[in-house]
Amino acid sequence: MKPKFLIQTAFTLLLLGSTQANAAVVGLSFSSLTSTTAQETVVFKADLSGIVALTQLASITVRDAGGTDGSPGSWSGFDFDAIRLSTTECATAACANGLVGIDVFDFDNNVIFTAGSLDPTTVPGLNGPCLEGTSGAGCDFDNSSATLGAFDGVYNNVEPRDGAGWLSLGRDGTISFNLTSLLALGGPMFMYIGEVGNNGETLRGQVEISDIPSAVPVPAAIWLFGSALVGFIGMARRRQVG
Ligand SMILES: [Ca+2]
Ligand SMILES: [Ca+2]
Ligand SMILES: [Ca+2]
Repeated sequence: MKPKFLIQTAFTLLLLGSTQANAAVVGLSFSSLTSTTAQETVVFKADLSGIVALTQLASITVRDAGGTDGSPGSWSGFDFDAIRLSTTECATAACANGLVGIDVFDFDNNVIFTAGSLDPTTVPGLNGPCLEGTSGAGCDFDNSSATLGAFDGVYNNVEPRDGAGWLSLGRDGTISFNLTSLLALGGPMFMYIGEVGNNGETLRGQVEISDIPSAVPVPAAIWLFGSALVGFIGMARRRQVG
């Protein structure tokens, strides 16, 4: 094996190693807190305290569980009222609602929404084509309507139905939040997400969490691999010489 080929292979493997180090995905489970907010929002909690795969949280992705509960049309799927991160563990919806939360969200710029499907309905105001909390011809996510920073969703059945303070994800819809700064993990850390109406709609038990590449420290294994490779190249050179 020629040294040039070995060096190219080394760079490729180091790059692959870096990519894998950044691509950790952590599945989380949600539990519901007791009671609801005054506006009938149930709050789900995910515990991020025990995550050891990553030391810094960069983004969060959650998905509608795809069940059949709840209202059809524009209100299909999980009715996402608010998300909040805090080092405080709450047992009640009122507690989560009262938290200030860590300021790492930018709901106007750092949100990626992929709408799920709308269950068919002929109910006026709910028959689409857009989901609650979206606007424009493209049915784009609109935080002036959804207000994902506040547990303020008002569940009602009267017109007008727009601007009620939440985003309906649609069946199997997903939403991602890129945090405005890296959030250190390792100590107590809890995520709270509100669902308007408390009518059986849930999040799928998967949340993706990832480091951004520039923030990831080079793992010890890669340093060891690099040292071993240098030795390997040296051996190859000596063989060639010999
Ligand atoms: Ca719904
Ligand atoms: Ca809201
Ligand atoms: Ca609901």
